[in-house]
Amino acid sequence: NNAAAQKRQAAEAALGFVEDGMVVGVGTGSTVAFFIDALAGIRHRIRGAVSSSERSAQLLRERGIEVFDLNSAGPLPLYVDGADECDPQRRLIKGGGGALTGEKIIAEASRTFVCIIDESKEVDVLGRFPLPIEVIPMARSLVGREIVKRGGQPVWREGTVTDYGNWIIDVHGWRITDPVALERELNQIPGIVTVGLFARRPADVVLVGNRRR
Ligand code: DER
Repeated sequence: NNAAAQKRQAAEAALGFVEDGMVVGVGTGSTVAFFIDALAGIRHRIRGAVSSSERSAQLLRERGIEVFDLNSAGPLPLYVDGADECDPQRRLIKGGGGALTGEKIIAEASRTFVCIIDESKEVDVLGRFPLPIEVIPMARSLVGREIVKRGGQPVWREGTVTDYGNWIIDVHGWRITDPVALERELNQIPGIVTVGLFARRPADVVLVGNRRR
């Protein structure tokens, strides 16, 4: 069945991980929008949510779900978010929606990361989807040169400013066979805020439509 149906199925299946009284970590994107709709249906059972982006915070508030900031919520039991690509080891490319920094922070603060996708996101090797990298604006060209040195083609996502006032470079042409090593290497480059690779800390559960990966 089509992508939207699979996104909705995965989003509704993710409700199974929500327990009474939880403060739930919520990601960003069109699949998560289905999850926020599903969460609204059981909003009396949860205490609230911590959002990975202003966009999702708005959707949550519109549905009567209290939004807490991460510092006051502390460690979270559950994070639900989408992905742009997912490999067989549940490592992800994220950032298509531009919220990768908030997403990576809240994923790190959460015990269980449940990733909700449609089957079009499943790949054997990460990298067909251009890798998003959040950069400090003044470092855009420096980071671009470092990417070219490593065989990538950097494309500035011109016009996009993140929730933190930064810019995004999308890297084309990498076939990422060792995402943990690449994530670690890119994180060393001054000016890079967040790399859209969730590999050092992959998803714990991947829901693809109505099946568990
Ligand atoms: O930007 C992100 O990381 C989003 O989670 C994105 O990867 C998934 O977006 P989608 O659910 O709209 O496909």
